[in-house]
Formats: sequence, C-alpha cells, structure tokens
Amino acid sequence: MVCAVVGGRDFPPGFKFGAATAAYQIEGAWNVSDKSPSVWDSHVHANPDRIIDRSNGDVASDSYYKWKDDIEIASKLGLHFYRFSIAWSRLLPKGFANYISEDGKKYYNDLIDGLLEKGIEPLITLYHWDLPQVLQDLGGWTNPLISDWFADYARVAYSLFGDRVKIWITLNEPVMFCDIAYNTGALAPGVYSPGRGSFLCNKHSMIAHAKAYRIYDEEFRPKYNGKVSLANQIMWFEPATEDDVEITEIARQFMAGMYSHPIFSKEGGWPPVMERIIAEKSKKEGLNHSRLPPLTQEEIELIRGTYDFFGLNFYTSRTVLTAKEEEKIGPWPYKGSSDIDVHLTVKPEWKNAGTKWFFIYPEGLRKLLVWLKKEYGDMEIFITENGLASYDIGLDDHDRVEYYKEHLEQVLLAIQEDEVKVTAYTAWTLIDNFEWLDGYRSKFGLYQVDYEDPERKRTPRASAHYYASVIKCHSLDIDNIISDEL
Ligand code: PNW
Repeated sequence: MVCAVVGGRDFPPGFKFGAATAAYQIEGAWNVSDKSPSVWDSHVHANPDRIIDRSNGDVASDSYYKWKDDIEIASKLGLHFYRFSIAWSRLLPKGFANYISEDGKKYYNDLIDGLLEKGIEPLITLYHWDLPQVLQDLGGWTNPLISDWFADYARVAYSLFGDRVKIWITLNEPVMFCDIAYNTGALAPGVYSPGRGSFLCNKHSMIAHAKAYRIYDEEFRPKYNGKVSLANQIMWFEPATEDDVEITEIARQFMAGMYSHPIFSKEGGWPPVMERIIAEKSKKEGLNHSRLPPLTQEEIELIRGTYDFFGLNFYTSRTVLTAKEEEKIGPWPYKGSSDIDVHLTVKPEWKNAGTKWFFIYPEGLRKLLVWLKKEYGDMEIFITENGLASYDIGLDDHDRVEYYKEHLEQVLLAIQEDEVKVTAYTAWTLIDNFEWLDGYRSKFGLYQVDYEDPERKRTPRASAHYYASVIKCHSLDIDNIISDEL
C-alpha cells in the first residue's frame, strides 16, 4: 500500500506532473551529422576556465544516443509529461528556416513518438539558451531581426511536430540569457555589455516570443488546438525591513516584471517604474536616449496577451535592502549593471543548497504565486521548473526529497487556500546533466548519471522514488514510498 486512504492533501483531478531537461545540458553529440555549433558549444570550447570543473556539454548525458533510456525513466516515474528542448542548430544547422536537418528532424520525431507510445505528453521548449553560432555572428539577441529568425524557426517546429505536441514554451528564462548573460559576460555568448546588450536582448526576446505565439495562434491553433507561452525564472523577493517594502516591489518589477509585464499585464509595455528609473539613470549618464529601448505602440500591442498560461521556473528567494552605492549588486549574486539601488541578501535560516546562488525558502513559492495572480490576473499557471541542487551525494538525496515535499506543499496551499490556478508541476530535472557554469559538479537529477561510465548509466535516487509515489497517489498523503519498480 503506497497511498494513504485518508488525507486532504490530494492534487486536483487533472493536475499534471512532469520533469524537464534542456538540449545542451543532456544531448551531447555536439557536432554529429550536420549539426552546427551553438553559442554554448563555442563558449565552453573558447573559455574552459569559465566552467568550474572545466567540463562541457560535448557528450553530456549522451541523450542523443540514450533517448530511449530517458523515455523509459520518464515512464517508470509515471510522468504525465516530459519537457525537453530542441537544439535550434540541430534542427536548422544554418540557423535559418530554409534548410532542415533530416537527422535533427528524425531525432526529435523519434523522441516525441517514443514518449507518446508510453502515454507521456511531449512538451517542447524552442529555445533553452543554445543559439546557433551563425546567428550570434550576426549579433544574436541584440539584432532586431532575430525576432523573425526565431519566428521562422518556431514555424518549422510547429509544422513538423505540432500534430503531436500540444504545449510549447517559446523561450526559457530570458532573464538568464539576456540580463545575466550580458550583465556578467559569464554565460554564452560571453559578451559583456551591461545595461545595453541586456536591454536589447530583453526587447528582441519579447518580440520574438510574441511573433512565435501569433504564428501558432493564426496558423496552427485552428487545427492543433495547443497552448503556447514562455518560461520565466523568478526569485521571490522579500523586504528585509519595513523600510524596504517599496524598493522590494520595484525589485520585483525589475526581476519578474521585465519579462512578464509586456505579455501578461492588461496595459502591456515595460513596467512603468522600470521605464522611469532607467530613463532617469540614462539622462544622468549624459545620454540622449534611455538605455532601455522603447516599445512602440504597435510593438506593445503585438506582445500584449501572447500567452495561454504563465510558465514559472522557481528555485530560490532573496531579501531586499535599499543599498548604498558601494554595496549595490544586481538582482543576482553577480556584480554587473543594475539600475536599481538594492542590496540582495538572504535570511540566516534559509539553507544554502549545492551551489552559491541557491538558498531554500519554500514559502517563497506560494507568495510568488499569489503575487503573480494579484499582478497579472487569474491565469492558468504551469510550474515549468522546480528542483534542488546538491553536490555529489550519491543516491540518498534526502534534502531533495524534503525540497520537493515542501515546495509541493506550498503549491497545494496556493491552490487550496489562495485559489491560484496552478495546473502542472515540473521537476528539474529528470537526469543529472551539464549545469552550465557549475559543469557536472552540481546535481539536480531525480536519476544520477555516472559520468565515469561511457554508457552514462542512469540510477534512481531517493527523490525519484518519492516523486513516483506522489504521482502515483496524486497526493502528498503517502503511506509508503515506492521502493522498487524504478
Ligand atoms: C534554470 N538562479 O537556470 C535553467 O532553466 C536550467 O537550465 C538550469 O539547469 C536550472 O535552472 C538549474 O540551475 C537557473 O540564479 C539558473 O536563481 C540560475 C538561477 C535559477 C535558475
């Protein structure tokens, strides 16, 4: 008997559980067949020192060859859906839509069909940070034409896979590939352009998303009837003292609002407070134009309302203090440009997880869900990522079990007490993978991957048993955690 008979902690009927991965982090096969390099291939090859263990994604978890194992795992866990991303440069090696790789097409078709055979819904992310290098050579996300290049790519993907794939995420975490990438230079494409490149990327990514959404809406929705949105990564921000309430709300607009207000608010456009602050700063810097490129009325209308749900990636939280100039750091634990005078820190009781940016505060998730509903209305919310980093602790990942349990509790409370319409939850991640700047040092997998083994053997951790039990019971009320079967 796995599931408890009594208990009030059931998930609503129809609530879906899944797990996610991303192409560069798992596939490997970086130069197989006609695949061209992405910005991450170039970045790690040119700057091995940027990655903690000097590793890269050349082989990664080898999912280009081991995709059947991944499907098997997803099936054993009982996942309702599997979120994976397409490597743009595997499907369209020239970056543009007039040449489609047969090999790329076959790889994703096999994966989709394999999932469907096991009754697992495929959910595709079109862009999880691996821009074709050939497009980066033309300026990448700082070139306004990228919105058309991306829209063309999206159309190819919808045409090839839209008959079987009903949920699409256009962009994963523009806050990372725009703000963090350009404000630090540490992530691909390795271009340091704080407060400039980041805002160009910000604007062009919003337009790219909107165009891809509208293409689906006009050309594919009538026959396929799916859903499209993007996945925003948001930290919960809490005021450090009563005096910091106002600055905290401003910080939320810079972190969450920057990539949500244009799409999800009624009025559209940049968050007004962000527009005002950056305009003032730019003026003080002696500039005639704000560094935040304006959105024309036409662009505002193009972007506004381009969603069928809100995709939320949640991991961690911060407290916010008004900063003196010398203490100022961005809305991230990295130095770089920040246009708001805030100092971000954490509460001493928030435990640090297996990487420097990660502090655990489960209540932050519920508070954020409530804030999103208040800010943007009563929309459907998918949690598109949530999970814990750990150092290599083997298979007994009890901290991860706790993390999942405590966060799922907060999701249930948000649904039951606050009436937030959360309809899906996605664990990050199915299997250990290349964790960007942390290389293979920090682990997020429900399944461990043995990187010493050429076969990249996958082994379930305690968290896999726990998650499988939650899915099986559709509840947090579990008598016994599934101990075998995986
Ligand atoms: C996300 N933070 O990135 C990405 O979508 C995944 O590719 C990644 O592996 C996963 O979360 C774990 O890191 C994040 O600083 C990177 O709060 C940084 C943060 C959060 C998420």
